Amino acid sequence: MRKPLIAGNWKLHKTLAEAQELARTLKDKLQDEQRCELVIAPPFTALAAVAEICRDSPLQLAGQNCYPATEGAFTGELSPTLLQDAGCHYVILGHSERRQLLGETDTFINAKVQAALAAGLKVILCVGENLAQREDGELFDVIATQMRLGLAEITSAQMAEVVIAYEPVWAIGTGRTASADQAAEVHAFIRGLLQGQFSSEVSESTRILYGGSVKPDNISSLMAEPDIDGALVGGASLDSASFVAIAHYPR
Ligand code: G2H
Repeated sequence: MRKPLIAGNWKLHKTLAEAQELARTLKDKLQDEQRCELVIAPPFTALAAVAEICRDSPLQLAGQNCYPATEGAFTGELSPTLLQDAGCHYVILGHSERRQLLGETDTFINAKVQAALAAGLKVILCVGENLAQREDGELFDVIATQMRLGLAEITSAQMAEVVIAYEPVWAIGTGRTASADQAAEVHAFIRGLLQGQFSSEVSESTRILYGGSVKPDNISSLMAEPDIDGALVGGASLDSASFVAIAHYPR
């Protein structure tokens, strides 16, 4: 059985005080949540303070990125070890905003995946096509390449610490959600890739999240799909009421 995972990606939002306030509210409202695993990814500046608030709560922390080295002359970067030191259990890697805005390649993302897993961090690896790729019929090739290169050199045993997030770029922050059918088609395709790249066991046990304008009013239809195991939530995770409503989605 795959335990659903609801993750909030706060992106470049929230001052330290705002992050602490949101974390306190989420802790209060989600203290008894057991059905879903809950993860929040505040900006780096708030990680340690939010970790302190989330201690002894179901809320786990994720970094929004990391650099594939333990330490060294890498100005402006953070290692998986420093994320752990700040209280993180997870790191989000390969987000389309970093692929697009910062030119991150699958090879670089793979180096980060390897470094994070080696350090003991769990990974949420994002994959997804843009609108032109979908319209040109390249959807499945794009996803297959991102999966193959992003998970190169990763073992079946390490896959126990990896979550995949399918995030169609055209649905991110646009208010335009993939329909449950559209998402389910790609999730089933990703599960097939996991079987080919690893094994049936890995395919069956790996959680595949959907991300892209997830809101309280669309989470239930997405979660009704058997291959959708949770959500990576951006905009709607910045408001405590909407993130709580998503975490408490009606079946
Ligand atoms: C996709 C998602 C969270 P949003 O980036 O990663 O953001 O829910 O705002 O589309």
